[in-house]
Amino acid sequence: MTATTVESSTSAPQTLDLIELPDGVRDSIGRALAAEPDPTRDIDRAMARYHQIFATLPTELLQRILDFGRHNDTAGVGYVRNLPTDPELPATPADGGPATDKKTFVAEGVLLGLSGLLGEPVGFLTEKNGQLVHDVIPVEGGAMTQTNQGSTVFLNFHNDIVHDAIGRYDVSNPDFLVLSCLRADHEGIAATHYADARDIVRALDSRTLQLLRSPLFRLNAPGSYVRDVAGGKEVLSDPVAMISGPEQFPEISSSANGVRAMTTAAEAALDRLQAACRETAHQVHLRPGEALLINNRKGLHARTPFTARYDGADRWLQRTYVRRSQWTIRYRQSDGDRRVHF
Ligand SMILES: O=C(O)CCC(=O)C(=O)O
Ligand SMILES: [Fe+2]
Repeated sequence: MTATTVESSTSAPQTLDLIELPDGVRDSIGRALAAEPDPTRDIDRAMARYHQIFATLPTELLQRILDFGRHNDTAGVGYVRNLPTDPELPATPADGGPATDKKTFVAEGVLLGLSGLLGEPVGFLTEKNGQLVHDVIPVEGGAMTQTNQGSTVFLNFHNDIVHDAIGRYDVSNPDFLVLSCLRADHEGIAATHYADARDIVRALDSRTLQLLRSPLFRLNAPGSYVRDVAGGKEVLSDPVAMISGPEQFPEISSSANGVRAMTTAAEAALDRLQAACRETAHQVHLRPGEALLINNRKGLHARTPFTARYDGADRWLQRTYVRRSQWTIRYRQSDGDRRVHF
């Protein structure tokens, strides 16, 4: 073992950054957001208004969210609590959304306001039709799938990747995800997990780590891409490493929808990786008025199984994909919408 490996293996585990709004701030932000129109009508203006509204957060909390987005050494997951909610909520859309009968846009304001503190929300045409606000809702036909429509299966540790003709799915993908809860599942058991690559690396032996840092893996494209574009056939990336970058700041990427290891040793390393994720992960049961800020490069996330009833009261999250810069993904820019990429 090198000296740096010893040092990193004795460092403290990464924390989950807990950010709790005071009641008065929750209420005043909630009143301001309830007066805002549907953000999709003029998204750039809406983002400007949300900036103004979220700028009224207490400075210490505002800085913690900004630090989460801008620094390499901060936590990979932030848990924001006591956020405002819509005064009334329509039924959870059975088709996976979006809802057409939502009267106020407080949830959208919370989601986009938090996103704007981390970067810019972006869309991909192959993920939720390029929408900026994604609904994450169990859908009957997708219950068993490794996608955000799933419910009865454990959604494996993954980061959100996007299919890309360059052969790499971990380049033009989002830097951050924001997941905001509108409705919990019936039993309240669905947990979102987050395993930080810095903790994962500490939990692994050096041989496994060496394998995971080698280009011995091909990621399958996201389930939505395989389903909607590729007619159900796998679409594998070029061979990549699962873990890359300096020891102090590792980046990790994995597909929920299947990773093909190119050797049997690499296959065994993948199993150890999933085990290390389970051992080290933070766990959150999201409730209405709560959001997770997820760094999509510093760690992997997962979701535990739950039972969907498709009765209009199922679990309902909203999600954004956030980039700190759109410049490096300008080769995917679609005509007509400056935030949407093919
Ligand atoms: O449902 C969850 O808690 C997480 C789902 C997920 O992985 C995602 O929306 O990217
Ligand atoms: Fe995900």
